Amino acid sequence: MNKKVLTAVAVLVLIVAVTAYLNAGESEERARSQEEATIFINHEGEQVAEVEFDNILDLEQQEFEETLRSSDSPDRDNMYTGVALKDLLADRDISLDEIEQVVTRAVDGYTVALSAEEVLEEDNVYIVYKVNDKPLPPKEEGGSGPYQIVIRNDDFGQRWNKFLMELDVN
Ligand SMILES: Nc1nc2c(c(=O)[nH]1)N[C@H]1C(S)=C(S)[C@@H](COP(=O)(O)O)O[C@H]1N2
Ligand SMILES: [Mo]
Repeated sequence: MNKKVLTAVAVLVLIVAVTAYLNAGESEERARSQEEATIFINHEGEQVAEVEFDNILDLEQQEFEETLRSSDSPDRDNMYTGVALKDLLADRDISLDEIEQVVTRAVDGYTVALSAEEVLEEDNVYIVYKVNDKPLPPKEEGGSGPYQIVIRNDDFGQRWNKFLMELDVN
């Protein structure tokens, strides 16, 4: 092999190794999010906090009724249990006055951006972990959990991010 070919092969091997390394990190986060109910908070590309289920339970617990409107099943009135997203951010000293948006990302890659204004609204954006008093099963068990975003001011559920894994504040 000549030098050019060797260099090309070396570059490819490096790219594959780096990609594998990055994917391993991602899949570890996905597993922890689904199995241990961990939420990762990032700011400017850096992870700034990990939230465990105990931390969620330390916040003020909220219960409310909301109608779930889905494209493929009839409307259902559900009772949700969870915490306000703004309470979690305040608990981690993240000021919604200093950021523009909160991007929510799920284990399946589904990504929903929320403006700081809508997160600040009273009784609007929640992280829920129970529906009708039952924990939300993870994705592989056919559930929408362990956490799901509920946006009460959105009449339809498109932006209600299921299997929540990450919050990017920026
Ligand atoms: N993580 C995640 N959340 C999601 C989706 C998704 O594909 N992944 N689909 C959205 C859409 S389009 C709808 S209508 C609602 C309800 O979807 P379902 O009826 O498939 O549960 O979830 C929303 N949240
Ligand atoms: Mo949908």
